[in-house]
Amino acid sequence: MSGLVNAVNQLQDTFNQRATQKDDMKVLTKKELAELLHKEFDTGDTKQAEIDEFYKKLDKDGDGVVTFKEYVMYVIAVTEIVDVMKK
Ligand SMILES: [Ca+2]
Repeated sequence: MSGLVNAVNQLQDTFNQRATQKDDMKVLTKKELAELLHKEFDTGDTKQAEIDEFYKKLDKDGDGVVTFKEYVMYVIAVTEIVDVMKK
């Protein structure tokens, strides 16, 4: 598999490991997002208010859940920040 395909698979795996099935798609609840952040970024004692605010930013359409698409948009934003920090 190519590097790009591997990267996409990893993104999906990370999301799917935490996401709940709702209707026909998987979504992240606020609690699941907090767990994902804790595991991926070792955010020991993230305050609930910070998680609330972050979740609100991720949930672009405001439907109360974070879809894979919304999650990927976040990953792109983080990638851009990391890229800027490298310069
Ligand atoms: Ca949403």
